[in-house]
Amino acid sequence: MGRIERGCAKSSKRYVMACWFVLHVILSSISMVTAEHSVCLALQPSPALTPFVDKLPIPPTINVSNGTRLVLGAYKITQKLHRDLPPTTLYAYGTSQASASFPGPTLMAKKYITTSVRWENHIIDTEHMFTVDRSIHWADPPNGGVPMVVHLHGSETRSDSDGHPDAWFTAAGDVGPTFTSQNYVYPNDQEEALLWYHDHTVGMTRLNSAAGMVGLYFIKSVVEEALLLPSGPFEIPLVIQDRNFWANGSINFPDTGIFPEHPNWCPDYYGDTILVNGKVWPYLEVYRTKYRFRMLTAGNARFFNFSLSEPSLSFVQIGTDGGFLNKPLTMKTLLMAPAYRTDMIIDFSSLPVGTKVYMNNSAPIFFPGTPPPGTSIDNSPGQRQVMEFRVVAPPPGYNMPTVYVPSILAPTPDKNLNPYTDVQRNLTLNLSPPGTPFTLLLNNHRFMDPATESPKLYTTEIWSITNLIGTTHPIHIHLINFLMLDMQTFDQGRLNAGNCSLALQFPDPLSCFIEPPQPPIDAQAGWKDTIIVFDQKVTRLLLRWKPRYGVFTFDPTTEPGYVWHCHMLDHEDNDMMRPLVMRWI
Ligand SMILES: *[C@@H]1O[C@H](CO)[C@@H](O)[C@H](O)[C@H]1NC(C)=O
Ligand SMILES: *[C@@H]1O[C@H](CO)[C@@H](O)[C@H](O)[C@H]1NC(C)=O
Ligand SMILES: *[C@@H]1O[C@H](CO)[C@@H](O)[C@H](O)[C@H]1NC(C)=O
Ligand SMILES: *[C@@H]1O[C@H](CO)[C@@H](O)[C@H](O)[C@H]1NC(C)=O
Ligand SMILES: *[C@@H]1O[C@H](CO)[C@@H](O)[C@H](O)[C@H]1NC(C)=O
Ligand SMILES: *[C@@H]1O[C@H](CO)[C@@H](O)[C@H](O)[C@H]1NC(C)=O
Ligand SMILES: *[C@@H]1O[C@H](CO)[C@@H](O)[C@H](O)[C@H]1NC(C)=O
Ligand SMILES: [Cu+2]
Repeated sequence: MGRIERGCAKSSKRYVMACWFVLHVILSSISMVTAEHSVCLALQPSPALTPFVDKLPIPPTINVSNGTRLVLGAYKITQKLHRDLPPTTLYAYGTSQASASFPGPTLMAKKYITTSVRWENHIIDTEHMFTVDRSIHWADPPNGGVPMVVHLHGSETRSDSDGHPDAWFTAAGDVGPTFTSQNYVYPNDQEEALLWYHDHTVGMTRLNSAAGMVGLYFIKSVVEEALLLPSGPFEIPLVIQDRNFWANGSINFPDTGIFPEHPNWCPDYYGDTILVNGKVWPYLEVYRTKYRFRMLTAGNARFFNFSLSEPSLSFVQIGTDGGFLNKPLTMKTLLMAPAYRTDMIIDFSSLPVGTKVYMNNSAPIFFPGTPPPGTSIDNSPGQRQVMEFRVVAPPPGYNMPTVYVPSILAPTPDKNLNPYTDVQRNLTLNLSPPGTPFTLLLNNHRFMDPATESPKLYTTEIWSITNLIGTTHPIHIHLINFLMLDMQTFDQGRLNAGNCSLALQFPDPLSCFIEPPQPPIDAQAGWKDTIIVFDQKVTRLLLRWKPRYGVFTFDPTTEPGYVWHCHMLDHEDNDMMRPLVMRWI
């Protein structure tokens, strides 16, 4: 009881009920969980797997900077994800059935050189490998099959190349209502950064992503080259995800939900193993020098709080979702939410050959709260370990690069407000009203409700996002990068009782705020496209509806428009997503 209160009671009554329901299902299903059914939040543990026995794979790369059109498809493949695990069936991207991989090929693009990709769907399964929930709003192709549509996360592109959730298509030729073309264009007229591509199909993103539909996309530039950061074998991508497995190697994804009205939808998918670049708990051999890690956390719902087991080492963060920070940030722990990217240096030069360093994770599931008791992976140690670094000697005569991390990397982001064009939007994260099917909502609206966020191009807006749900959510906005201004804790009990107002500022006794606005924590600094909106806080964002420099080289006001949404994929799939329609005037 005490633990349920900590995990759920802060939130609305309805969420508490949901938590009780979780508990009820877990308790009543303990004897029922068999190989046949996989119950949400009560998954059978994965088979025992020895950590750190597989070498960290590096996904294949494709150089797209010569501007030729690339054809990339989604295929059904099998791949070994751990030495002791039979091959896993996946849906994965590649240029052919034989070369498709999980993660998909890393695309290397160059700033100002357009990338053209034709996306194809070669998944001919009549049913998805995971159980589709037909009670939520989903693609529902008339001829069955596995719909897909690809979003290049972080890309500034025309909306008909943005992977609109309703622009899906199947191998059989069915298409969604906003589909226009499989040929996508990415202008790359934006700052150098790590982007990533993944599925965005309405009501199925959580399933397609968990099945393997994810890949990296770098925009490189001459500015970046001039910084002389670690490169080549010293610049390493890390795609970090969690999964549960059956003994036969298949991914264990719940088919049984916890809300009667959504029989197959699970509000949060968490796995008890951590994969990096498609291997469970891999190791990486490193020399005694600096490495640049390009990290992406791409689980469905899991937050990570990384640390290094060697106390003398630090993470030196040099970039975020939107590219370089102004200055490097040195930290001992690194918080990353779903879809976060961190550009990060670790310097191994002080460690003797033979040292083993572990990268661990301390974030609990249901971050930052406590999961309902009995949640199967609540205490599983596997989710606390990520990978191992082994310090090894280079071959004789190896010419080790000497690298200095510049103390200034990029201009300081301009947080000045323009008094003439500022538009203030008050938005909430909330649950559907009692008596209606359980959904998570943005500003009390569902995905299919008409657009309410319809910003004018080249203006500045401030979004104050008030989180009333009782849990923390990463919010992603398409088309632009934004900056976080501050966040401020309020007293939800008093607010719900109508005893205070969010319109009054701290320290007014009738204000619901219990502190002055707080500056962003390190994890929220710099240019972002996804931001953690903590429970019981108002998070304020500064959005300029324009590229960081200059003007858009395409028209962002054309159909079908963009979206903004929660990046916990299970939430996004159940209506925690809204249209974002740009306008000229
Ligand atoms: C693997 O095992 C699970 C659980 O028993 C089962 O549902 C699934 O169909 C199996 N997959 C394959 C490919 O045999
Ligand atoms: C462009 O790059 C692709 C992928 O590396 C390659 O297949 C193609 O031949 C190249 N085209 C030209 C004109 O260099
Ligand atoms: C990628 O292709 C471009 C154009 O063909 C070439 O200039 C560049 O060197 C290539 N980059 C790599 C890393 O191979
Ligand atoms: C991350 O972990 C560190 C050390 O365990 C802890 O001090 C810090 O509060 C955690 N960060 C968050 C955001 O939970
Ligand atoms: C980090 O992970 C390693 C390997 O699993 C483990 O031995 C170590 O105890 C962990 N450290 C912490 C602080 O959790
Ligand atoms: C709200 O105010 C009423 C009347 O003063 C008081 O009885 C109640 O305890 C307050 N509730 C909260 C949650 O502050
Ligand atoms: C947004 O909320 C604040 C605080 O409640 C209020 O002062 C402001 O007028 C609101 N703005 C809009 C546009 O609703
Ligand atoms: Cu969410």
